[in-house]
Amino acid sequence: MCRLVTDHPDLLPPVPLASLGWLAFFEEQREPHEIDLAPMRIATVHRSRLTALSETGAVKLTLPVHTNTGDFAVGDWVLVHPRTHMLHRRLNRRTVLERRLEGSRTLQPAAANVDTLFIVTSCNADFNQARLERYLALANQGGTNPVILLTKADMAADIDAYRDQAVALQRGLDVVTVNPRLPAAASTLAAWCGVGQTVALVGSSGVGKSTLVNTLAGPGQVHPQETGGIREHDAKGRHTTTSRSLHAIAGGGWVIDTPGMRTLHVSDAEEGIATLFAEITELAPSCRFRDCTHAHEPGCAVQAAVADGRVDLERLIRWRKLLTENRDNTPTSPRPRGRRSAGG
Ligand SMILES: Nc1nc2c(ncn2[C@@H]2O[C@H](COP(=O)(O)OP(=O)(O)OP(=O)(O)O)[C@@H](O)[C@H]2O)c(=O)[nH]1
Ligand SMILES: [Mg+2]
Ligand SMILES: [Zn+2]
Repeated sequence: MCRLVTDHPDLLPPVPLASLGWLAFFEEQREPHEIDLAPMRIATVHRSRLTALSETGAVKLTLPVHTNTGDFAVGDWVLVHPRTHMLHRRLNRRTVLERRLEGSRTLQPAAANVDTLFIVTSCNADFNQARLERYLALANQGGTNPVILLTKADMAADIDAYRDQAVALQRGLDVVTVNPRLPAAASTLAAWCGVGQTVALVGSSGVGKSTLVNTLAGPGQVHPQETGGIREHDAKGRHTTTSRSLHAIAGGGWVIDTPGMRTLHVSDAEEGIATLFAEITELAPSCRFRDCTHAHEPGCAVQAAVADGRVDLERLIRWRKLLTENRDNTPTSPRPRGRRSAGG
């Protein structure tokens, strides 16, 4: 795992920082006294160990005492002493995928500085609109661009039905059918995988995330990600991947593989949910009451839209459920007034 860059024949060191995803956004955070420190990108996060990619290859970081590796995410940019490999500090994130583990007071970063979130679902029993909406809320909230990848279309009878349901999940959403086992997947997804671009893969176990990582990495990959079969009767995977990792994509870009999630509890995602259900939230200002819950109030623009078919009733039900869950899971701490303050 510590040989990611040098494993890759196209990426023999030195690798320009820009092709690792370095941007002016990060450069601007460097203080004058930090100019001799080397920017590196976190490739793997373990309980007591961090590995990173630098211009000259993969590095095992030396951690100051009291470092909590849980504060770091795959994809993070850090400043490192070039000779000792001692970690200096993490730079602010441009985007972050984070979630609150059940009962926890703090948000856990899962991946950082991701440009595009590939939300992977199979065209089988795995496909579930409510779950896909959870991933979309997560992506929206974290500032990453979501794309739905439909896999196992080769084993499905009616792909169009899956595609139509996926397209309806969010306005302007890109939905791509892809077979992760075929090399053509790389060219199908090339638009999101350019030099310096970072994509992350999320979705249930067994949908083909690691298979896709291996295809995107290409034949030059020395240590392919392990992949596993699924159970016949319910299409569930075997949780083959157990940790997150950053991999080079042949011809440019970076891909973060993640373990399949059993459940995704949504929290701290009010704005992400509002973007996801834009067709509902944008009607709210037309309701008679400013704090309309769109459930029973007279003069409700959302109910009117449901009645004449502009808004899908199932969507309204799922929106309300997700919003309630989000509130229940989000601790009420005093937050700055303004855009992020809780509203009707
Ligand atoms: N027929 C078919 N098989 C596929 C497709 N995509 C993936 N598979 C197979 O599905 C199985 C599971 O793939 P993995 O890549 O291990 O799935 P994963 O999403 O990484 O799963 P976890 O690591 O458990 O989260 C493998 O046997 C793949 O070969 C597809 O589009 N069509
Ligand atoms: Mg996997
Ligand atoms: Zn209303």
